[in-house]
Amino acid sequence: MRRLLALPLLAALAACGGAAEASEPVPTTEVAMAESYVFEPDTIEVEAGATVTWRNEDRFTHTVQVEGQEDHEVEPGESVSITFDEPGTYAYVCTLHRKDMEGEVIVR
Ligand SMILES: [Cu+2]
Repeated sequence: MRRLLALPLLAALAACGGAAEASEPVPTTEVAMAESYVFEPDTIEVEAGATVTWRNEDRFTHTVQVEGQEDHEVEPGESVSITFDEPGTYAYVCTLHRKDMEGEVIVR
């Protein structure tokens, strides 16, 4: 019975310690949709012409929508790849979990 009381507290602590906004861009073309409801890493840096692959390693369906482009639904275990030809900063989001899942692709 008492264990139930501890759960909300743990969740609150995790939320505080985790989600550091505006993370340093990571040079990679692989982004995991990891457990639970996160892009990992969320901010990446690639060369122009690179193809970025998002792989869903979570137990829930997510999507990848680069701003101004179509939305891609990605089931658990599936992936989607998008090629970035033009330099620039591209924000992307999971349209199912906008508050938790967003990131940026910086194309050099
Ligand atoms: Cu999602």
